[in-house]
Amino acid sequence: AGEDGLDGLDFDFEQYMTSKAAAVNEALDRALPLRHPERLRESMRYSLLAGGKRVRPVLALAACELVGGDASAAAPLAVACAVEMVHAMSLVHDDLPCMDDDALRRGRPANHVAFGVATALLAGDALLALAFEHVARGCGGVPAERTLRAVVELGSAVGAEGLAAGQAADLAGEGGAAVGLADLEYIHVHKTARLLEAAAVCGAVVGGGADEEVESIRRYARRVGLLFQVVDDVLDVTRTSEQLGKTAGKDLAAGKATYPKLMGVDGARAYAAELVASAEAELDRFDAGRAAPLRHLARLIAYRQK
Ligand code: GRG
Repeated sequence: AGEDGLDGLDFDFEQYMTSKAAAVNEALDRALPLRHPERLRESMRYSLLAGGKRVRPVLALAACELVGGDASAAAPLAVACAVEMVHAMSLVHDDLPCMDDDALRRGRPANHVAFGVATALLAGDALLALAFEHVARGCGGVPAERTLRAVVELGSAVGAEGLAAGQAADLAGEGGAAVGLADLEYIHVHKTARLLEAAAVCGAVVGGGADEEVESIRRYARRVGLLFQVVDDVLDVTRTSEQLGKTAGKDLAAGKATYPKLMGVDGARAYAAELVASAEAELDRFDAGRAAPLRHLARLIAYRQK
C-alpha cells in the first residue's frame, strides 16, 4: 500500500460519503421539524443538523448494502438517523459543565453555551427519546423481529453497557483513578466503538443480514472504533512534538492516559496496523464490490494525517 494506504481500491469513497451524507441530512431535517416548543426544538436542531461527518449513519447504510439490502429504503435510513440522534445527544451532554465543560463544538458555541444548560439537557434527552421513536416508526417495512433487534442493539449501545458506562469510566479516570491499558480500552470501546458498532449492526440487521454476517460486521466496526482512538492518540503526540510545545494536544496537556503513553508511539502504531488488518479481514467473506466502502473507511481512519 502507498502513503495513504488506498492503493488497489478502485472506488470513489468521497462521492459515496457525500451522497449518503446528503440523504441522511435531508432525512434528519424532516425528522425534526421546527415547531412548538420552538426553543427546545431549535436547540435539538442546532446540534443535530450542524455539520459532523455523519460517519455513523454512513456506516449503517454501508452495512445494509454490504448484506445486500437497499440503503434507500425507509428502515435503513431510519436507523441511520437514529444513531446520529444518539451521537448528537452524547456530544451535547459531553460538553455540559458537569461533564467535559467544553464551550466549543464543531467550531461553534456548544449547545449549552447557545441555549443554556437546562435547555441543552432537555434537548439531549429529547434527541435520545426521538432516536428510539424514529426506529419504531420507520421500520414498518421490515419484520418486527428485526426492528426489535435494532432497538435492543441501540439501547445497549447507549446505556450502562455502552456510552454511559464509557463516560462513567472516563470521569473516574479524570477523578484521579489510575488508568491502565485495560481501562483505556474499556473507555474507548464503550464511548466510541460501541455506537459505531450499533450503527453497523442495526444497518445490517434491517438490511436482512444473516447472523454470522452481522457478527462479522460487529467485529469490523468495533475494531474501526478503537482504531479511530488509537490513531487520534498517535496524531496528538506527533502534532505536539512537531509544534514543540506550542499547543500541546488536549489529552496530553490534561495528563490523560493515551495509547502512546501506555504502549509507546511505535507500540501504538503497531496496534493500529493490527486493528486495521483485523477489521478488513472481517470483510473478506463479503462481495468485494459491496465491501469497498467499508474497506475504504477503515483505511481512511488508519492512514489519516490530521
Ligand atoms: C445520557 C445515556 C447518556 C449518555 C451520554 C456524555 C456521554 C454519556 C458520553 C460521551 C460520548 C462521547 C462524546 C464520545 C466521544 C465520541 C467521539 C469519537 C466523538 C467524535 O466523533 P466524530 O469525529 O464527530 O464522528 P462529528 O463532529 O464528525 O460528528
